Amino acid sequence: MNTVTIDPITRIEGHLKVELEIEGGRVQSAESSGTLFRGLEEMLRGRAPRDATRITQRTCGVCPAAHAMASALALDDAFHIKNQIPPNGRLIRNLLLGANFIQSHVLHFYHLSTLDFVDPEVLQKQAADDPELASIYNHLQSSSGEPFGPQYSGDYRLSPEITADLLRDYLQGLEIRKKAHELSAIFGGKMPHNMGSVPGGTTNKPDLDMITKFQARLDEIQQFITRRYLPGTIELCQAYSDYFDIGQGVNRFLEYGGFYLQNVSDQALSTPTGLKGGVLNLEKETLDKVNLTQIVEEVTHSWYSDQSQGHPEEATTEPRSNKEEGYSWVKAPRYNSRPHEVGPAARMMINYKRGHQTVVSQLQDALDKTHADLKQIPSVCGRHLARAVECKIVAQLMSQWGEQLQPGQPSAAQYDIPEKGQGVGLTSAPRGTLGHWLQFDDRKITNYQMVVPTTWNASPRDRAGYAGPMEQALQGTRIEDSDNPLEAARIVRSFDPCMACAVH
Ligand code: NFE
Ligand code: MG
Repeated sequence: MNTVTIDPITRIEGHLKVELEIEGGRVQSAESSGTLFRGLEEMLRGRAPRDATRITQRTCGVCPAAHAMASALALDDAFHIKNQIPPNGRLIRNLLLGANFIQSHVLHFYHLSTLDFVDPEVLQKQAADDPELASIYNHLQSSSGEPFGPQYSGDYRLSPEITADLLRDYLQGLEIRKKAHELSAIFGGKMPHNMGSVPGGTTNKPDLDMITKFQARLDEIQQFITRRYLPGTIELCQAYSDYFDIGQGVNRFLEYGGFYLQNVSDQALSTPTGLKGGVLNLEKETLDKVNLTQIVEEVTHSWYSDQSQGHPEEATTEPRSNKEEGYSWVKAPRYNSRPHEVGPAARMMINYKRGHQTVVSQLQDALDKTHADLKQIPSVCGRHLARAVECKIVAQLMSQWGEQLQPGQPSAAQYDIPEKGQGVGLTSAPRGTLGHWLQFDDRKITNYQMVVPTTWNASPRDRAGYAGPMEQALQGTRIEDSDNPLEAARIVRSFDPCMACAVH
């Protein structure tokens, strides 16, 4: 048995260590550890409830709008105003979240993942005739190779032309992310950590100038997604088609649904959303409604006290760094006592199975072009493909929502803050599905629990010994060279882990 430790895994967000036990060239078992403690949930205790929307966004610079959305929804619920949000407020929240999806997905593909598949040597050969490629080449020459290296390398199969295209789009992707940030700034003041999302709706009324600026930028972004990002992902998946069978995982998938199409009147789970939710079991071929009572966070192998375990309405977050069985600061969320994968792969499969027409047509088209099957979506290539398809669909939906804005009309409801209350906010986030649960008394937060996408995906083992989704995706993988475990790095990156979010 040979132990391979990758610590840290680079080109992801945050601090992640992965330990692989390899025998006969295959991963026998894997452990993923979140090596950073943060304690944001504890910091919220004793604060005014509305601080949650400002503070929880600091969980992450990559997906702050998702935390803004979840906390605002939880406060709407707790303040009994969830059916009073003006249409502008609901739409602008969706636009802020959508802009965050776009910047995050483009970031993940070009700036974090593509470098696993493109040969930097191509730069040297092509830089002479291409100023864009020359700029990357010169940068690499004047640094110690960052952000391309040091990295596991090899198994480069893309033609020099496709490689050069992806590297040009690496630069173009930075411009597109800037434009997506500008979308957030139009309605939320800034990115990251917008000031737009508040309980009751959003802070500013849309006017024609804002809407025009928004649609102009979104148009440019949509062209990039349609002409570059999705086709580039398809080309990559065609060249690496064996990666549709590598990194499979748990076969169970969860998504609450997100981008509300009307106000949350009764409960979030039954309100129509732009992307639908569900619980999918690919093995048993079942697709069920989400039942929130089935969510429990376990801490058997996480560095937390026993009180930190349970349903998010009851659990707390108390660090116990000396716990012997512990190997991660990430809790282990379980649905129905089993690990579930969350993310664009889960979301696109669930929406496909639920007959979301745009998802069915766009995802099927991408699958046809890559000669892959829906069942292969939980894989390295499948996750990249699902993310790119989702990015295109979210941008299309945003364009429709932008047209529905009513210039000059209010975007926030009036309300009084009750003495005490509790609420839950559920949303889609770029990396999966996100829930915030809060309770407050005497207008001070008494408990705040976030169950976060990467907490699901990068979770350690649970009480019953079931490994987390990313751990299971690594198990059984053939590693050609244990000194250069690039297969493992590709699997981990396909989940787009954000460890700052996971440990929060
Ligand atoms: Ni820090 Fe996040 C997303 C949330 S992931 S990126 O997407 O919520 O765990
Ligand atoms: Mg939590």
